[in-house]
Amino acid sequence: MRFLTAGESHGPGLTIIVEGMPADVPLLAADIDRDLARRQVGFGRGGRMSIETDRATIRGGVRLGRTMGSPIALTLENRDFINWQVPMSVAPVDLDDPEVAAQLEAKKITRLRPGHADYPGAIKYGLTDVRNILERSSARETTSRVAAGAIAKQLLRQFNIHVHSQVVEIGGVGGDAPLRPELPDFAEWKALFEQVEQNDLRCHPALYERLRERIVEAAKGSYTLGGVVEVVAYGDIPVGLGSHTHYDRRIDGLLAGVLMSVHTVKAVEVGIGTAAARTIGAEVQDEFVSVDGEIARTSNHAGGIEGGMTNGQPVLLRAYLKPLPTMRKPLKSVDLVSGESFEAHYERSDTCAVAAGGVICEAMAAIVLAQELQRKFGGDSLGEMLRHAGRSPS
Ligand code: EPS
Repeated sequence: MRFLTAGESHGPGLTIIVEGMPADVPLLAADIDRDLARRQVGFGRGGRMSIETDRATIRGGVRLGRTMGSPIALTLENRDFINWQVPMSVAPVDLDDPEVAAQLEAKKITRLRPGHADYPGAIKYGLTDVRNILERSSARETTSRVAAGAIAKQLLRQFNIHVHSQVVEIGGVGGDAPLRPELPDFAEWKALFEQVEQNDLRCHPALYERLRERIVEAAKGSYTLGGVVEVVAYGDIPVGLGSHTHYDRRIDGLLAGVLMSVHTVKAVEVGIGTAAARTIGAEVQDEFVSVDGEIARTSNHAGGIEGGMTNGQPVLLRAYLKPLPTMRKPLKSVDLVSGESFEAHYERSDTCAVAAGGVICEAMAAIVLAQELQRKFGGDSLGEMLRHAGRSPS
């Protein structure tokens, strides 16, 4: 499967096409809406989230609750568009009308926000107004990714593969907490993620108060915060998704690439990640042991990936998100047109969007896992894929 997205942050809406899903996978709009709602939760989000209630409309590729094998088309409305009909009009507007001209002028941005796409985007497209760059670089686009990821998850679920996430750190707080046993079994993972879903930071309950306090402090100080999310794929992870045979087939590279493409993500770890570079080989590799004649492991430092392939253990990834670059207390900047020093533009934004970041990273990881599952077990229909994987339809 592959997917394409279109749509601006304050334009009429978002459009998503997912091509290459096998036929016969159960899919309801509610399966997509569930993840869209999870992405909208998050203590520290700004006013926009109370305007939007993201819901997908399926416009093609699904019949009687099952995929047809044809491209799946989705649309999502931007409810905020009602407030942006003139500045984000698709059709040309009458610039001689002073009211219209004033509305366009009000939404013009020339004071570059450090850390945003503003500067390189404006230079790249030769613009004197950053609006067109902001509109598409906005993390609103991640709504579309979550919708596509929810479809990928529906395929994975048929193989008892589950992808979930938890926030493990915000603004430097929480990194010291042990948030799970060394080798959780299926029931322990499931219980952990059920707990995570109970709070609006999508974190282990033991962390909740500390993380929340950190965000309250940041909001008071008018600054923004980043953090760390852990993404886990668990269940019946097949051995051998990805490949050792070529650089662009290695699944760790594919997963890291898609997580790095998520807004504000600045680093990705697989398994124990950077810690592996600071210790000795014997501490890093996961030894094999024989349990009742079966090959087993006593640790999962590798995060379920060896030699660019899944090894059957849960896949463990961490993404590190920087603080959002739109700040109420602006940094020093320069006006794109006049070249004069100013404070950067402030447009309504969030104090912390790490909880949403986890749901987005989950979606991206699910897409790669679904693609690799298809590469390994291929098939035009779910039944054919299940047969290739030696599984019987549930
Ligand atoms: C965003 C700024 C805010 C966020 C937005 C991403 O939007 P606005 O400028 O309309 O207040 O709320 O996120 C979403 C709309 C969303 O659905 O996540 C930005 O600058 O990236």
